[in-house]
Amino acid sequence: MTDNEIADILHQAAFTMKPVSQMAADVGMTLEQAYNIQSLLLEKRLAVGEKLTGYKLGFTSKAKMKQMNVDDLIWGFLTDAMEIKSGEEALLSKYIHPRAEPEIAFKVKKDITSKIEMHQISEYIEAFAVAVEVIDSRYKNFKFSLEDVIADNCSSTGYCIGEWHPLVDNLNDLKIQLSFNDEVVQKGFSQAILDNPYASVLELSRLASEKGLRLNKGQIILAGAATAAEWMKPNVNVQASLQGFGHVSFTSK
Ligand code: OOG
Ligand code: MG
Repeated sequence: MTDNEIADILHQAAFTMKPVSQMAADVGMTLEQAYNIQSLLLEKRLAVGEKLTGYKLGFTSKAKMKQMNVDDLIWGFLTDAMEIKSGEEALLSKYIHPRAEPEIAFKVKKDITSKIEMHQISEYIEAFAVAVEVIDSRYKNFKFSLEDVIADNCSSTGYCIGEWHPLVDNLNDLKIQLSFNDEVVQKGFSQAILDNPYASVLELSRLASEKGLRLNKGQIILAGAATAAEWMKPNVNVQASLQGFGHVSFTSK
């Protein structure tokens, strides 16, 4: 199978909501090939009119690595079609077997064209917000290898972002929670994300610059979940909260 054939299978799976078998082991997929397949998926989404809105990191917390049995940082792209507006409804019938996870989002203030350092965060990032990410693997039983999940754009499916807050010096030691109908289903601390959520921006700048990609002003970065993900159910108010910085929610239907 060629990279484009694999990308077609994954693209179709997302739109028909029919999960497919893992492919990486069969084709001996390398990490480089997996990211190539991911960029072909982006091309296919742009070709149907979607717009690139930013990037996400995955497996930035031990809770996520452990849950998915994968142990390396990954990144994928986000498009406008994935946005769930705060307070609105998300139709579960659009997904295969969705899970929700609490995250922190950043907004890019100035184009990032090379790897940046911690002291440059306030120059390049203008705001942060609490967010819910909806992930939906295109693979059967939500099971994959590192190469498979990268090729599948890191299970990216939906994101809902709360109110933006101007940067603060320290984003550590903040309780972050996911609730379903006011019942806390996942909880953790912000520093579960790479010991410091801002480190996710540095990592993404490194990975993107290695690929010759730039992060543009106005784009969003999802730092990765601080906790394990939770299976979604219909008719639930799905809410993520970040201590001192409010919450964001939508309703699953
Ligand atoms: C892969 C995506 C991981 C995160 O925040 O760690 C991710 C998956 O778990 O399906 O989004
Ligand atoms: Mg995530």
